[in-house]
This record gives sequence, C-alpha cells and structure tokens, in this order.
Amino acid sequence: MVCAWKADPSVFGQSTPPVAVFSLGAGVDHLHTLADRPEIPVVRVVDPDLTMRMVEYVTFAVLHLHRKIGHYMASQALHAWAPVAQPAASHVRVGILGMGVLGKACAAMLQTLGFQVAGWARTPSADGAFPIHAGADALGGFLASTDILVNLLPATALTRGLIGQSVFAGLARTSPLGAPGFVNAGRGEVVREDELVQALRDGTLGGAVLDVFASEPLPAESPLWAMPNVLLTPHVAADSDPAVVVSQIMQGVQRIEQGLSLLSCVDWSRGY
Ligand code: NDP
Ligand code: OXD
Repeated sequence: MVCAWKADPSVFGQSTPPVAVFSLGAGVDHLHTLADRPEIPVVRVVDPDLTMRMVEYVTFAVLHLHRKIGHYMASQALHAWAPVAQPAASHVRVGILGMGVLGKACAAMLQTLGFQVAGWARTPSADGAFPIHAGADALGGFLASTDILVNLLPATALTRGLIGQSVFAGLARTSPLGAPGFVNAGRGEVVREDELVQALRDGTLGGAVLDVFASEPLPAESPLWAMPNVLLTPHVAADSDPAVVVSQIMQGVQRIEQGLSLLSCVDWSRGY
C-alpha cells in the first residue's frame, strides 16, 4: 500500500503494483498517472475535520468579500474613516461550483448565515436543500444569478481551464456588492489565471480570495501578489490533520484485511 501526496509516479510502476493507494488529501489530481491503472484502488480523504476547515475558509472568504474587508484594510492603512453601504446577506447570491462533500457543507453554512445559495455540479441531485444546476447547459443560468462565485471543483480533464473570462463575464451584473466576487479553494488549474487577472483589473470582478494557483508556490512575478482587490493564501484552506488521515488509512487497511471494499474511492472514469 502506498500513502501519497505528489509522489514520484515511478513508485506505482514497480513489478508488484500496490494493493491500494491512499491520497493524503481530498483531491487526487496529483495521482493522475494512476488513471491508466484502474485496477489499483485510490482512496481519498473524506473526513469531518477537513470538511469543517474548508467550511471555515469559504465562509471567511465570502464574508471578506461581502463585508468589503479589503476596502477597510486599505482605509486603515491611510488612517481613513470610510464607511460604505452594506447589503444584507439575504440579498447576496453565492454560487458554488462543485457540490460534493465540501461544496455541500459550505453551502449549508452560508445558508445558515442568510446568503442565497445555489450550486453547480456534473449530475442532477435530488437533494432539496439548495438548487443544484447540473451540466454545461445549466452553467449560464447559474452564473447569471450569482454575486459571489466559489470554486470547489476538482481538477479533471473536463474542469481544467473551465473558469475564465466567459465565466466571469457571465456573473450577475446587478450585484449588491457593486461587482461580483470570486473565491477559489478548489484547484488552480481550473482557472485561466491570465483571464482572472484581466477580470480583476477591468472591473468584471470586484475582488477575489484565492488559495490555489495554476503553479504553486505562486511565482514571485505573478501580478496577483500585488493586486489591491485580491487576498491570497498559500494553499492552506483545508489542511489534512495527519492524525485523522492516519486513522482513516488504518481503517482502510483493516477493510482490505477483512476482504471488504474500500470507502471513498476515486472513480477514474470521472477523474475524481
Ligand atoms: P467531491 O468529489 O466530493 O465533489 C466534487 C464536485 O465537483 C461534485 O459535486 C462533482 O459533481 C463536481 N464536478 C466534478 N467534475 C465536474 C464537471 N466536469 N462539471 C460539473 N461539476 C463537476 O470533492 P470534494 O468536495 O471532497 O473536494 C473538491 C475539491 O476541493 C478537491 O478535489 C480538491 O481539489 C479541493 N480541495 C482543496 C483544498 C485546499 O486546501 N484548497 C483541500 C481539500 C480539497 P457531481 O456531484 O455531479 O459528482
Ligand atoms: C487536498 C488539498 O486536496 O489540501 O486535500 O488540496
């Protein structure tokens, strides 16, 4: 068995292939070379501790944009007392791309705070808690009624480069925040970073909170570092607690020893 985070793919190419691979994170894009070897089960982290950390981060990021904290940080630096109009959360529509384990948990918390929440996923869902728009045909309508867009999609062949100018331009132009906001805590490769920079410069987007980037660490020359309407964090939205991950791996090992099927396995035909 292999426990891996961004492992050298040669680890998997040995003559006796591993019985199972345990990702040390919720995402598995770093293990994409295993997609050609579906006989090796790949287990990802699904655990309440990681989920709650992501809920904290996304809630913080949405509130940062909603409560215009970037404006107040800039005002503080100038010693300026500069109040601005504050819409109620109930007037702000948050749209979440990716309504899996993390997306649904974030949606529930944001709904509790009073935001109008909707999601977008690959397949329709019978879950009635939030409207979930499904598939490419539904994306336009979903974006048109979103003021703050949150990305929690995995990086797959279908999602890489999905979010760019046409997505940003498709967001609601009647946002009570003035211009729409963007949060990325999924994967950087899902976003066309040059188009994100342009949208933040030309006002298509009012602000962004970004945890993940196409290239990590974010290169020093990236314009994102110095943009006044951007808050950056270094891929820390939801770290996995080693103790929790080890305990989950041990449960998986026990299941293998007992001849039971593994839980939280990746479906490589979907890529996540
Ligand atoms: P899940 O697999 O539970 O959910 C993925 C969601 O994305 C599902 O709703 C799925 O749709 C949707 N989706 C996938 N492909 C498409 C597509 N082509 N079109 C539309 N929807 C799509 O993943 P998690 O919620 O557990 O995690 C999401 C991602 O968050 C991880 O893959 C990882 O990249 C990232 N992450 C980031 C962390 C950080 O610290 N920044 C920490 C942990 C995770 P459907 O419901 O139809 O299957
Ligand atoms: C993960 C991550 O996928 O931390 O768990 O990005």
